[in-house]
Amino acid sequence: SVIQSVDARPYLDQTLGTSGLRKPTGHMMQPHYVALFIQSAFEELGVAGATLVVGGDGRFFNDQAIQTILKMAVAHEVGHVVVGRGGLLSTPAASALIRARKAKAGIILSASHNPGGPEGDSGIKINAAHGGPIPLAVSDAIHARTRTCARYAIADIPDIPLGKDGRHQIRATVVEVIDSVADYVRLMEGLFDFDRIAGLFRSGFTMRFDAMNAVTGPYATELFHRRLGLPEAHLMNRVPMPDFGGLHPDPNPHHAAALVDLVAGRSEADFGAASDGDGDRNLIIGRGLVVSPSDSLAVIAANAHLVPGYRDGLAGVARSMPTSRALDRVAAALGVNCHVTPTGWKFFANLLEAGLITICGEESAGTGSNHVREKDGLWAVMMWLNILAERRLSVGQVLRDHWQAYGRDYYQRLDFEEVDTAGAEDLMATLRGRLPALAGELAGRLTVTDANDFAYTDPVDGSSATKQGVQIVADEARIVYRLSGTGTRGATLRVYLERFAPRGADHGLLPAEALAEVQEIATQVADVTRFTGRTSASVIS
Ligand code: VG1
Ligand code: CO
Repeated sequence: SVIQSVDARPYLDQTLGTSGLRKPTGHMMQPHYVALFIQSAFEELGVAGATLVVGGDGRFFNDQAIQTILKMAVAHEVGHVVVGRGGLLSTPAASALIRARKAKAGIILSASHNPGGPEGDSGIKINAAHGGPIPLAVSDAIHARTRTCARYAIADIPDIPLGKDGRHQIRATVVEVIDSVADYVRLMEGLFDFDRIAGLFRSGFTMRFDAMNAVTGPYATELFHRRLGLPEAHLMNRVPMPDFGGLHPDPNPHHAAALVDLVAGRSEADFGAASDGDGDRNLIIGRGLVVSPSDSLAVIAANAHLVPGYRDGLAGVARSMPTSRALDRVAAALGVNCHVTPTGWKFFANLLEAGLITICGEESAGTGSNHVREKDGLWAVMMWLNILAERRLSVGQVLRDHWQAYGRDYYQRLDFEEVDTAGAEDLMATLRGRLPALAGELAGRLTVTDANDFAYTDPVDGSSATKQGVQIVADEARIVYRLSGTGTRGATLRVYLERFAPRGADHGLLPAEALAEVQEIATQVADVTRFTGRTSASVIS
């Protein structure tokens, strides 16, 4: 018969991390690997008769994985599957579609900011009906099912053509291929003053946008070029490629070095921006400077009232724990709550859904609002453009004004990538064991006022998450340690450094200068070199 039941051995390593299942591509391509994971997800979600949204960032192997998912959707009698043309959907566009089509869930094929290609990574993110990442309880339940899942159902049918828009009725299922960009651009039109931004470009303001050969190329072409008048030549790497052209699609100063050099270094444009593999992150650059993502979040919140979609003010804001406290200062001035959550968007999704916050973000260059339930790279760029169009100041002036009003939170993140897993876990365990002693201890010249292992209780559903990172607060400085939940090789230790320079203090230092002492203390206190074997970080952002 057309519907086949396939027996296979369960895989025991399908653990979901900060943002879905993420593995080296070769690992993901093992026989039945994707199918068994999807079977577990379908069983947990209950998909018969439901609507699903499917798409991804166009990376190597996505095309095959998407066909597997569609054929399994047919076998599971899913009512309606909405797929982006060519299998492309940015993560925020998928979130918007899930909401617009009242889908039960979304499946996003992406390993986000991780490199792609046969030697790179692959990933599968599962989103809930609210459009955001599934909550912890659901990802735990899916993982539990994968450990015993030994059979899956799939339709033995030819590949479904995804190259052009249209509807395909296959047994009980309609597969609808749609324009990946149109709905998303309409959503942006409802939030921003397009005329005003187009006017900014006409006034001589120049911009470079780097899509990093990933999913935002088609979106950026429609938004910035066709709608707002940016010359096409000012869009860099705008055609999605399965291996991202061999680049690492993480929009930080390290991996977006070409753009940083062009705009911050050689001042060839007033404004530079980039996004990651699946389009949910953003990098903002001005002449001579890179905006720290934590500062960008604070500036966006402080100026949101200038943007039509946020004219009525903010219900509240939120940041992840390692994100700098710059946002807290804006919240205090606005008289709204600033929620502090563990790393990862799933925690914001609940707060957004409950109407407790309007804008939120992370130090890792993720910023977003209640327009979807994911972080949204192009949205952040549009926020900056709309703010600059209103204020007619340079990026640098906006930033300096901000520091003058609120003080500056100098900030840096050090990543020690692909270190020995046992060593990294030992480092965290040792730190946790020393927490009681650390409080009160004099670390170098700073007095520790608080040292804790971050735990969070969700104010909406009461669920809790523990061991979310060790945080040491000392005078105006703060140090955070946690292990990455998105890496696929060994462990990645992240050390987050922060120091506040209040109003009137010197705001003109380089972060590395302002944080030199904090960095020294941070690496000493945790004995980073002994546990990781590294004397310096692989990436500093
Ligand atoms: C990283 C970032 C985190 C982000 C996550 C997913 O997680 O630090 O802020 O939410 O990636 O981003 P971790 O666990 O490696 O620190 V993406 O663009 O993969 O959806
Ligand atoms: Co991403």
